[in-house]
Amino acid sequence: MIKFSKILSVCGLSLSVLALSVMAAPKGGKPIVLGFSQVGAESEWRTANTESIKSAAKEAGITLKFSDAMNKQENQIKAIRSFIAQKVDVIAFSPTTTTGWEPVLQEAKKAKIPVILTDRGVDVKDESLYVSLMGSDFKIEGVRAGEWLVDYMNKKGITKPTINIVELQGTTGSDPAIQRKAGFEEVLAKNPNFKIIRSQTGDFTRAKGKEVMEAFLKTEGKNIDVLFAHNDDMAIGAIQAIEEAGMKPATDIVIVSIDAVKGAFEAMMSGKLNCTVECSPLLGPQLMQAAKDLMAGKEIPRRVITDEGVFPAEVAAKEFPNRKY
Ligand code: GYE
Repeated sequence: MIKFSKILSVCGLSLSVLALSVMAAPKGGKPIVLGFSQVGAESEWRTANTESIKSAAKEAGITLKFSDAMNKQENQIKAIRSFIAQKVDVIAFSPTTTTGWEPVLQEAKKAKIPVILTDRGVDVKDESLYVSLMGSDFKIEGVRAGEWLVDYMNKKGITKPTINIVELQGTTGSDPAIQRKAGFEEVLAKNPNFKIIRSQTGDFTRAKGKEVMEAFLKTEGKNIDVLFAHNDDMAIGAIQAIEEAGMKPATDIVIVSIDAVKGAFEAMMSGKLNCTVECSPLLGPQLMQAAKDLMAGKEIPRRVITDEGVFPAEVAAKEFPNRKY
C-alpha cells in the first residue's frame, strides 16, 4: 500500500520526488511511445477514463499502445511484458488489484522503462518500482460518504438505535475497494449506531450490483436502512433491484455511492439516489504531461492527488450541466 504518512502533501500535490537520471528522452525527435494497460470497461467511470487517456495522447502527440485487461491481472502482466518487449518509452497502468506486481515491475526497471501508476495504487515494498501515482485519495472518499450519511440521518431526525447498512464493495483486493471501505468504517467507528449488516463485492459493475442487492433484499428485506456502494454503477444496478422488490430507492433505503458520473446525477434528479462522492477519471492530460516530463529528464511528483467534492441530490440539477463525465 502507498504509505500516505510518508508523503508530504501540500495542496494535493506531493513534494516527494524521485531522481530519474536513468531515463533518456527518445532519440531523433520521434514521438514518445506510451504503453497503457487499462483495467477493463467495468463502469461509466472506466469508460470516461479510457476516453480521457486516448484523447489526451492524441492531443499531446504521444503514440499510445492501449491494452484492455478485461479486469484480469494476468492480462495486465502480459500487456506490461509486451510493452517491455516492444521497448516503449513509458509504461502506465491502472492496477486491477494491489498485490502481485513485483516480478513484472522488476522487469520494467531492469529494462529502464519508467512506470507510472494511474488511478489505483499497488502494494510493493520497493517503492523505486514506479515513479509516480496519480489519482484520487480513496480513503478520503470513503470518509466523505460516511460523513455525508451521518449528517443526513441526523438532519432527517432518524435516530433509530441501529441504522442497518448494506455495502456493495468494489473489486476484491483493488485499492479503491480496500480504501473506501476503510474510510467509511472509520466514520462508523465514531458513530456506533450505524452498523454494516451485509457486505459483499459487486465487482464495480451494474449487473453484479443488482444481483448482490437482490440477495441482500431477500435475506434482510425491510431491515435495510442504507446502501453504501463503492461506485455509482453498482448503486444504479441496486436501485433496479430495490424497485423490483417493490421498495422506493432513496426513500425506503438511503443510498450513497462514489464516482459522480452522469448516471448518478440522472438517478439523483429522478429521486432515486441520495448522494454521490466525486472521483475524477479525467487523468489523461496529467499522464501525458508526466510522460513528456520524464522523457525530457525532468523530475515528476511522486504522488498527485485529484481534487474532489461531494454532490448530494439537492444540488444535482444545478451541477448536472457542468459535469464532464
Ligand atoms: O470508482 C470504479 C471503477 O479505480 C477509481 O474503478 C476507480 C474505480 C471507480 O470501476 O467505478
